[in-house]
Amino acid sequence: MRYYETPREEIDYFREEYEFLSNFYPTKVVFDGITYFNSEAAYQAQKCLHPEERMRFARLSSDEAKRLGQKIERRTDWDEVKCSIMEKIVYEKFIQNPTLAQDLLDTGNKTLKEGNYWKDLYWGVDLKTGEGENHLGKILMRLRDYFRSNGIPNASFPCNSLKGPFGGIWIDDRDITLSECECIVNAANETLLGGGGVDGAIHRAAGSELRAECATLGGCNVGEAKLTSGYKLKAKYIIHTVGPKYPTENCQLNLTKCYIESLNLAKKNGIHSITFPSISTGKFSYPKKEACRIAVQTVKRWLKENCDYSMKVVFSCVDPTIYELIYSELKDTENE
Ligand code: AR6
Repeated sequence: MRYYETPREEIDYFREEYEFLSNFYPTKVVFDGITYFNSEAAYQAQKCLHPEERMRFARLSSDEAKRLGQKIERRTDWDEVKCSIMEKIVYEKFIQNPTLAQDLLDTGNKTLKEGNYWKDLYWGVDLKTGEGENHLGKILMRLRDYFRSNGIPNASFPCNSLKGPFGGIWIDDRDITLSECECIVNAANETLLGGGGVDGAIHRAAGSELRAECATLGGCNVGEAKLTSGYKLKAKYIIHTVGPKYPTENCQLNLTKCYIESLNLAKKNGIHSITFPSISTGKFSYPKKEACRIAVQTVKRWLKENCDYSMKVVFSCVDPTIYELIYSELKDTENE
C-alpha cells in the first residue's frame, strides 16, 4: 500500500477546507510595513537582497510571487534565516486573521503536513512516500500549541502597535474608517459639513451626530484643524483639516500646515495614535508624489521635534499609487 492510501489521523493536503493552512491561501498579511495578498508573497519578498525590491511582491498572487522569488537577487544568508522568517510570517497571517487562527485551533491534535507532489521535501512531505522535513507543518503545529496555551493574541498588526518599521510611522491600505487609532484625520472642506471622498466615507461611518457637531464649529480655514468626537467609529476622535486646492497660492505651505496643526491638536488632547488620509490628493488635485513627500517629511519632522511625546502615525492609503509613494518616501528617508 502506498503512503497516501493508508488511513491517517492527520491533515496532509492543504486544499479545500484546509487550504487556509497553505501559504498560497489568499489572505492579506502585513509584514514589515508592507501589505501582501498572501503569505507566499510576503515570504518570497524577504528573499530580496535589496529590500526596496520587496514592494514588487505586494500585489502579486502566490504563483506570481513564487516565480518572481526565483528570479530576484537573493540575500546571501537566506538559507540560515528562511525558517525563522517563515515562522514570523505565518504567525502574522494567523493573528491578523483571527478566524483563521480559530480554524487552526479547530484542527485539534491532528498532525499537519504539507503533502505535495512537487518534491518539496523541506517545507512539506512527498505525498507518495511520506518523506520530508515538513517545516511548514511543524511551524503550524507550534503556533497551534501557542494559541491553545495563550489564546489568540491581538494582532501585532501595525495599528495596534506603537513600534513601526519607520520610527513610529505605519502604512495601512485599508479604508480610514476602519482605523484602530484613537483619532483619524478627515480631509474636509471649509464648511466642515461633509462632502465626497474620504470626507463622505467618514461622515457615513460616524453617523449623523457628527454632522450636528460639525455644524457648531463655524467651519475651518485651509491649513487649520478642528476636533470632534468619532461617534460610531472605532476612533474616539476625528480631526478635521482642510487641505489646499491645487494649484493655489501657498498650497505647499498650507498642506504642510494641515499635518502640523492636526498633530499639534492631537497632542494637545492627549492623543497618542492618529491615522491620516492623503490630504488634497483626491478632489483637490494636489500632485500625488509631491503631496506624499510633504506628508512624510512633515510628519517625520514633527515626530523628531516632539520626541518626548509618544505618537503613532498611520498613513491610510487606499489608493495603490499613494501607498507606493508613501512607502518609497519612507524608505528613502529611513536614515534621516
Ligand atoms: N480611506 C482612506 N483614504 C481615502 C478614502 C477612505 N475611505 N476615500 C478616499 N481616500 P479626497 P481632498 C483617499 O478627495 O483631495 C471632499 O469632497 C483618496 O484616494 O477625499 O483633500 C471634501 O469635502 C485620496 O488619495 O480629499 C472636500 O471638498 C485622498 O483620500 C474635498 O473632497 C484624498 O481625497 C477634499 O479633497
